[in-house]
Amino acid sequence: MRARLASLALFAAVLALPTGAPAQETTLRAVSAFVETGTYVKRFQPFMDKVQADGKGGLRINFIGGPKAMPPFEVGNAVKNGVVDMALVTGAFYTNVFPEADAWKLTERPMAELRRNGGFDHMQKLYNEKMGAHFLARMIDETPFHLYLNKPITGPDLTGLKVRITPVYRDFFQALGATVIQTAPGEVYTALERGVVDGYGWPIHGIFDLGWQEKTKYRVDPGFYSAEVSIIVNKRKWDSLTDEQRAVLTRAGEALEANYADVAKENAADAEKQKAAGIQVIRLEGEAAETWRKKAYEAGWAGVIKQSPEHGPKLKELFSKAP
Ligand code: 173
Repeated sequence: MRARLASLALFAAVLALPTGAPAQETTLRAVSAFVETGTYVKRFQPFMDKVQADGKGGLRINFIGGPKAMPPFEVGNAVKNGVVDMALVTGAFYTNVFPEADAWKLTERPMAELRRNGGFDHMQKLYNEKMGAHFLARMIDETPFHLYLNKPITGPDLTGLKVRITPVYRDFFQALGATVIQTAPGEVYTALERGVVDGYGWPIHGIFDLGWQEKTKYRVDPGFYSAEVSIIVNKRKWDSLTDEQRAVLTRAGEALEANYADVAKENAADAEKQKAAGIQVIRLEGEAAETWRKKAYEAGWAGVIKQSPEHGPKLKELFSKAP
């Protein structure tokens, strides 16, 4: 009798388990192409927290680390091959596996609009097919890149200057006559210190993450393009998740993609901080500013279309400002 009662109690206890209890926990292994202590991982943290909270024990992100754990230019390949499940990274770092990713920098419409006009869906299909990846959310947008220098310029001419680049800036700076040298962010400080480069490309925010303000004299205005840092997921892993798990990630991604106001505030604060650090602004005006901007987009799109004659023109049509 007592055994019967005990088993009944156990039966009742099992019934009382919350019905939504996950059968097992899924852990996503994630890396960042940007430094662990910097502005991007700081913005990624609330995303991970939200996934953890909303996933109710069924979904966890195991953050492995940043460039110390994996070199930035290898992150795309690692997502493609499933060596990691998720990455915080920018398209310029994985043009080796998916050249079209670099076109995000050329968007002149907000992501919300691209998600309506077919531009996002077009890219998502390419991510799926060409990279075996699912594009979850764009964390950074509407943030200009700038050229930072230690030698002054007087117009849109970089002849004689050695400039650190990634694929983001290659076509533009070369079109203006610069000698370009590609490095990961982790090598910029030393390159500046040793005079291997006279300057570098980087967004308006984040130069303090690796101490570059100590080695930077000028910032050239205006900025150009729209910096992109996003969360991408290995597609096989994505497909293996439950609908509920995918919904948790999608919602957390949407929250992150909607954070413009925060990013704009941080950009303004960083520009102030640059001023306080003694970085002088070289402001191109009038026709010089117009040439600067025009060359940036012309050279940028020419580069994307050269890399991808098949998809570049369509991306240009969908990403560019409405005529
Ligand atoms: O390393 C870079 O300059 C770069 O390509 C990049 C892209 C997006 C955000 C920050 C840096």
